[in-house]
Amino acid sequence: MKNIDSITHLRGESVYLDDIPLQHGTLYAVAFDSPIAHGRISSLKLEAAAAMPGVVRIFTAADIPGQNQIGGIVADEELLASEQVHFCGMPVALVVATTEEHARQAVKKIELQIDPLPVITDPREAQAKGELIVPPRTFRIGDTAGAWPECAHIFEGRTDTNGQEHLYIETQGAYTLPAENGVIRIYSSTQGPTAVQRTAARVLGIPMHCIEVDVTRLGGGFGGKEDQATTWALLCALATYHLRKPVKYSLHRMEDMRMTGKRHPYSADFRIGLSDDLRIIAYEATFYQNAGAAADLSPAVMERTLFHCTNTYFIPHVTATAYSCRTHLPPNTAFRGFGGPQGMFVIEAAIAKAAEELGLHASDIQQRNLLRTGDEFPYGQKADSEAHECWQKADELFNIGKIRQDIAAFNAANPVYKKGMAVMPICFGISFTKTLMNQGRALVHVYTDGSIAVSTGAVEMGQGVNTKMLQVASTVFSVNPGRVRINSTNTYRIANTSPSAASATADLNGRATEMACQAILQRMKTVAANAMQATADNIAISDEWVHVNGQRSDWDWNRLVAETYSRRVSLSEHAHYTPASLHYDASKEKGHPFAYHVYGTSITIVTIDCLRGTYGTDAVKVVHDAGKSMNLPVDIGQCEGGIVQGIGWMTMEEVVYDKEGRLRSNALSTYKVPDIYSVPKEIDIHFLETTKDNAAVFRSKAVGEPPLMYGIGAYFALRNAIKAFNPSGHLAWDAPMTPEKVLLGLYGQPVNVSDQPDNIPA
Ligand code: LUZ
Ligand code: MOS
Repeated sequence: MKNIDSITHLRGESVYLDDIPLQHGTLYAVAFDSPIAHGRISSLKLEAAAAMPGVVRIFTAADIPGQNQIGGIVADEELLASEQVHFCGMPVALVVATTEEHARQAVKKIELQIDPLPVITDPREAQAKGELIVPPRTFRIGDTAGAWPECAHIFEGRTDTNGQEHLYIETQGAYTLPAENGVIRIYSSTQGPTAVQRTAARVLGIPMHCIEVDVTRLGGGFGGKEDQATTWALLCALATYHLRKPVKYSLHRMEDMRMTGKRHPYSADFRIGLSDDLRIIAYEATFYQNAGAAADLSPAVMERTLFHCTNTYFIPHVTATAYSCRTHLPPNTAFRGFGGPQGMFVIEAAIAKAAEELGLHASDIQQRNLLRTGDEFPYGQKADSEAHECWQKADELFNIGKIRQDIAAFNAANPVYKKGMAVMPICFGISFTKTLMNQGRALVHVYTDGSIAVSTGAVEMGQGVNTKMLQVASTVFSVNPGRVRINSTNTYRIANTSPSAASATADLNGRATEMACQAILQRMKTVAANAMQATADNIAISDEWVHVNGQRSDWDWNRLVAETYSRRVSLSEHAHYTPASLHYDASKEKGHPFAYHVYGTSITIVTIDCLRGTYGTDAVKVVHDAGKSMNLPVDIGQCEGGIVQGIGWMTMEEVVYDKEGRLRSNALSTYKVPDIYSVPKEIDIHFLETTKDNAAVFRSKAVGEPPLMYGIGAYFALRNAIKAFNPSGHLAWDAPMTPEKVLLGLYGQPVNVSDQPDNIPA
């Protein structure tokens, strides 16, 4: 089935925040944000701005009726800076005017004086100074100290991975409307409607039932709107609260890039020990997470880094410690993979380093250590699948040895172009790591004309979740999909939602939808059974017809609905779903945090131009364990998008802050993302249709985040291509691997390429 949004997307009819028809009298808000990363506010002068044409009012921290606090996990973040600023881009005041242009002009007239305080941008410096968001955590299995003497080979190193701008096509924004009795309706481009509702209640000092949050769809989220859509929604809500007028704020791209957090950069140290026969015996890693100026979701992201620090390998002795380090950057936040990719990069670097030092292929070590059923992760859960399955299937379909031979032959024949390849096996845990967040809810109505409306906690952000919810309802009722409509995500219909995140949205809300539909169906079957002198067990609905003991009756779907209604039997149901057997004990760092794991193996092949340092991805070939896919085109789309986004993170996207904490890569002219010319020439995805451990809806598996981690293979493939040109070149374990770094690797370092023409092959 096609994505149900594809037609309205194509026609430009899909409704995003900016497409909502405006009410008469709508005002426009624009934030004034700090130009300084850290300091004490000595004066804030608003008079000149307030005198500008069209200005209705300017709000500051003093206007907040409830708590000036938006921190979710830790209460450490003000909505509007009161005494100090903690990052460049921190909102200090909000101008509300009759037009957006008037508001933007007035913002320029605000005069802010700040006494600067020291700025930290480096997580290791923050850690050394004791600037931690939460206490460090350590995951342990076995005894690394005791294991080192057993190791035949030990290698150490340092890695760095940079941040990543979410670059959702729709920037952040909100539109708030006053309703009667103090109610405020918030349209927000958010993955977390309840987070917006809860935080609005706290900031405005009113009950949650006074706040209705409604989301039709987002133009992309990628984690950037899991926690950070809240700010704009609350700024608008604050103005609506005071003025009782509709207020809209839709951020410009540069504002969005400057004021919002990104994927967390990490620095890490590793130590890996192997036996003679290449078993990884011991692994130690220390992670320094650059959290930015406030906690946001950083403690949870840090936790997922630890959960994924051994990727898809069984390692008997592991000690992994993570520090969440407070710096003066915008608070970094959720981003597809949520710290997992950062943890996986480090173990892959450790394996690649061992392979380089031992003169082997990394895949020799990778394959030797893949998880087997029953193997224990450092957090106590046991693997219930074979990581070998995807690897072997990939080898069977794509022939890793043959690819390697072809590359060697190409490299021998080509002095200027070099190819490299890397295998990237992945294992990603599915569930929110915070156990209580694993809840989904659905509200299903069957109307008397036989049409069906479904509301769930799931937010459609382009990932196709609404299509999957529609499939669930039409499959359970066995009716034409055209009968089903998926309604907006709304906190008045579905309460206390978890954000659409953690790849778990379709799982949780899909199961809830299935349960709600089943409950209604059961009541309808009872009605039919009573009317037809049968038992409900013998009634089935198939293709819109009621069947009794396998025989088609003369009741079609519409008749069944009408008969049910006329007997005053409910045609509505609200269902709640939570996966069984999840638990985690953070005091021991052991438990069963994930409903299941998603596995996969990718092979990435790249070609570099050794004159220019430029490169392209020839192919990414994947065997991906998606369970029984609910929707192949949607799931392939998720894989392709994830792969390209992962390659972007690993190769070209370079978030640059200067020492003063100012974002230099603050526009799309200076921040490069993959475009159509830089996507792999070939992406070949094969789904491994497993059915064993699929706890999700209709035996499918979550698909949102795991494919991003195939992109990590691009980094290692590029390294291998560089090594083919310059085997002794020194390269830091430092992503992204930009063309500049490729050149440094090709010609030694540091190097001024124009000084070294002799090194360039003819
Ligand atoms: N968000 C969250 C997530 O709050 N908890 C998680 O475990 C998670 N994992 C991935 C993406 N977002
Ligand atoms: Mo997320 S990183 O919002 O699943």
